[in-house]
Amino acid sequence: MEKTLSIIKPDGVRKKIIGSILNRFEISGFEIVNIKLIKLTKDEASTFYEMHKSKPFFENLVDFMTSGPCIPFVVEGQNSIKSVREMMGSTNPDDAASGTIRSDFADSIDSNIIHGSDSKESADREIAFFFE
Ligand code: IDP
Ligand code: MG
Repeated sequence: MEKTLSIIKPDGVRKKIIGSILNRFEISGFEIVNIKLIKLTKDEASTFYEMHKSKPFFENLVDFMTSGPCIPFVVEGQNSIKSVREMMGSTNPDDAASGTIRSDFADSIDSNIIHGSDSKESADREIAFFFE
């Protein structure tokens, strides 16, 4: 069984779709094995997204991720890292396949509802970041 870290971003909490998003994981057969609601500080959001520090969107991303509470949660199941990325859809919701979370709920590339770890290394680091 593989674990991955997902986050309902502040736009998802504001839109009151926490339940709708978590339900997709549950009906897809995944276990939610840890979860909390947290408002990140700028320092925390900057550390979480440190791999994007040099990108032009970094400051905007940190502002967005600290704009309200978010819901980090740990998803467990077979192939969860890849499966969760597929359930999320492409980073830009305009490119996301229909039926994915970003296609159905996200407004734009910088307000795209959900995060999911992109590799085993990221998953280990991100689970530890929020839950250890
Ligand atoms: P991912 O969330 O699909 O893994 P990443 O490339 O890791 O995408 O980027 C992290 C987050 O940064 C994205 O989810 C999105 O919110 C934001 N982001 C990425 N690329 C852009 C961009 O070109 N413009 C604005 N925001 C972006
Ligand atoms: Mg990413």
